[in-house]
Amino acid sequence: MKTAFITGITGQDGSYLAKLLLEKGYKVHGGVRRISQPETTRLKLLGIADQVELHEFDLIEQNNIFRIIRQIDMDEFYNLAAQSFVGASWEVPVYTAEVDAMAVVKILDALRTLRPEARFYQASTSEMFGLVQEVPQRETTPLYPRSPYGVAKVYGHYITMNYRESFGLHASSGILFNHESPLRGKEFVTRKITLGLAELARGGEAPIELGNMDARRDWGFAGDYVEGMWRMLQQDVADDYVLATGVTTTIRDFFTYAAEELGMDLAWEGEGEGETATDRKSGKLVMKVNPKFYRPAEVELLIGDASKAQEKLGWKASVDVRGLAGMMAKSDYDALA
Ligand code: NDP
Ligand code: GDR
Repeated sequence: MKTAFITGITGQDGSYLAKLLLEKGYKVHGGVRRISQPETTRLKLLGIADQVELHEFDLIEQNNIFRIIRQIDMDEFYNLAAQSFVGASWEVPVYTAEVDAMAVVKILDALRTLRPEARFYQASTSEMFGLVQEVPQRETTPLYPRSPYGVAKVYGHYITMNYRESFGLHASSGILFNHESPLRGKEFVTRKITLGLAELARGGEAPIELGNMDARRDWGFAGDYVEGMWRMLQQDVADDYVLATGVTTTIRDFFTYAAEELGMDLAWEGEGEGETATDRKSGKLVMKVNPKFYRPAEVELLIGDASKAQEKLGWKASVDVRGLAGMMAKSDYDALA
């Protein structure tokens, strides 16, 4: 039986990955932050809260990292914990750097010292591509991050590569494009949309307030992406891989797909700060732009080329963006019954 440790096990990806590893027969350990009430909702929703072993763990604390790596006889270490909200990273840039950048080298150095045979996964991100340098983006595309989050993740990415090359650690980075699910955090745009639309469809009146409607993202389903993470660590040789669907969609189109799932028929009016959407059937205003949600610097276009992952890992996204928007809208609508 293999043993894995997952940082960020209470997050979207951590909970799906824990489920996948349990299905594969792993003993699964995970790190949870010491807060007044540890957030295990997602693990409970997936029915696995009592099958994983949770440990108090904060990436800020170097001694926590050493303790865990010394204590658990692990084969695989998945580093999924992060201050993961791009928008917040301008508010807490130093904290974001501590957790998303500095903690990565602390883990790598502890692994090198205490458990060099363990395999390591780093959660890198398409946010590292930032300002468009190449379309579609692949493993070799130059990086140009546009947020404190993106900048911190670039450090995490390169230090993972560096420890692989310097010390021969089996350390891989997954450069994952946006992936979503019914378990997505409520501040991310997809879930904010599907939750807001579900409330409107159940009789609510409050329009959803959004920022940049023209940004384009390559959205896939989180369940597919955690399978890709696992496959990376099963390779004989560690490497970096893009995981993406290869399709890019505006925020506006994602909104439309989710609204259609709930039987709405949208009329779009205005542009920029004056843009709105109204449901023709109910006459309700369902969306208005609020510039408060604009970012100081934006990533306008993400579209990934996952052909390396397809060729070497046999990985391919199985859910398209319409299916994803529908799945999330339906889940939020049903949960409000
Ligand atoms: P979530 O925000 O859902 O989960 C983040 C997890 O990190 C939570 O479990 C959170 O704990 C934990 N965490 C945050 N800060 C700390 C800390 N200081 N110490 C220990 N744990 C901490 O993110 P996702 O699951 O969506 O993403 C997983 C990883 O993948 C992240 O690193 C993210 O940056 C990266 N990524 C995500 C993509 C996506 O589209 N989802 C795409 C590319 C990369 P708590 O529950 O207590 O808040
Ligand atoms: P992102 O996801 O920044 O790509 O990071 P998010 O859903 O926050 O934003 C996507 C795009 O939507 C635009 N947008 C809004 N975003 C939010 N959150 N709220 C709004 O009201 C809103 N209106 C418009 C944003 O400007 C942006 O262009 C996610 C995270 O999971 C990261 O951790 C991960 O690394 C990347 O995906 C890949």
